[in-house]
Amino acid sequence: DTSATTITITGAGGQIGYALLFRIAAGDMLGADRPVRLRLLEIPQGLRAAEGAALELQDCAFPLLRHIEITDDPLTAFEGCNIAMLVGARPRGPGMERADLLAANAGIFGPQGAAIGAAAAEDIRVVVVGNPANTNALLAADSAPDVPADRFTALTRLDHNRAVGQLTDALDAAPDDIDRLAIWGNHSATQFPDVSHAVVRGEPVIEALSARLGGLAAAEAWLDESFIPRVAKRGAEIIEVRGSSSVASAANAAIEHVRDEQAGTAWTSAAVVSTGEYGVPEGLVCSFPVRSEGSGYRVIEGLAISERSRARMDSSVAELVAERDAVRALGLG
Ligand code: NAX
Repeated sequence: DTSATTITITGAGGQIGYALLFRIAAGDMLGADRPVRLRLLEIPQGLRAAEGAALELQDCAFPLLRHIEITDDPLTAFEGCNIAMLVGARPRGPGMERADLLAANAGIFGPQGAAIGAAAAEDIRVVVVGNPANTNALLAADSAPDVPADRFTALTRLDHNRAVGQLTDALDAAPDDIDRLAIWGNHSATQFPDVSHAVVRGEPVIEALSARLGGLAAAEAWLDESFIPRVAKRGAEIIEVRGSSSVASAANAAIEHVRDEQAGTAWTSAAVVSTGEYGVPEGLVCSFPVRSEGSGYRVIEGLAISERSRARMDSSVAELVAERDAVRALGLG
């Protein structure tokens, strides 16, 4: 079926993979009119789990699902691929230094980027979910020099959605009431969830918070002491409460990231390759407020940045620079 979209999911035998596959095959990502062909890439130890998921997919008899192929060979996995979702990554093991983690993942995302460059379709778009997602995306993009850099993105939509969730709670609003939130920087605890441009039912969020909390000082204190750290450390909170990392919410965010990139959106957050916007060094994969007209995410430019915001953005960008320099020091990236 040549009209089907080929979607490659790496780490498809893992937890997020299991949460992603069924929703993609059901049409939640590309819509009810776009048949999909799935390619599942795993390492040898993960192949059986991916095969099991494929058996269950068959048992769903999804009308949109045309074909499933499972492989441990990146070139086979990315052959003719239109959308790549890079979920599989090397987790931080006990006693593992940050440099070891970056090196182990460079050994995954470098070759996968190269395979994408060699085998994927002309219209390939890539989202990296596996951590450290921003730097993994940078490595993949650097390894595919013939693919336009703007095709490579990393997921910060989960952070964005977490921020929306915190605001709906604080403002007694519905998710759709909130617009123009931004996640800046790295998908890590240094990220900056920014409400300075955000509105709730058209009213600036900062004004709505001030009205509810009894003044601007109280609103800023809530943002600094509750909202920002809670969003930035939500992953750790989920692990503590649930006993396992975020899975369904991460898969949901990945689906929304691809859906909105393809269908268009006026405003969301995603990590994209910087071309120098807001002073972020060129080439870093940094989260920004973005929009899409269906042909990829573009940074929303021209927003006024306060000094307080600038300091928070700078510290997360400094972490991205340090990650990039660490992989460069290893001779990678
Ligand atoms: P799992 O450990 O359940 O699954 C990972 C899978 O990847 C395993 O089946 C493993 O065999 C496979 N894998 C490892 N190396 C591979 C390679 N070279 N090629 C193909 N497959 C490979 O982890 P899961 O809970 O699914 O999380 C996956 C990744 O998402 C992790 O790196 C995690 O840190 C990251 N996350 C990113 C988030 C984001 O917002 N960007 C949020 C959720 C999540 O923490």
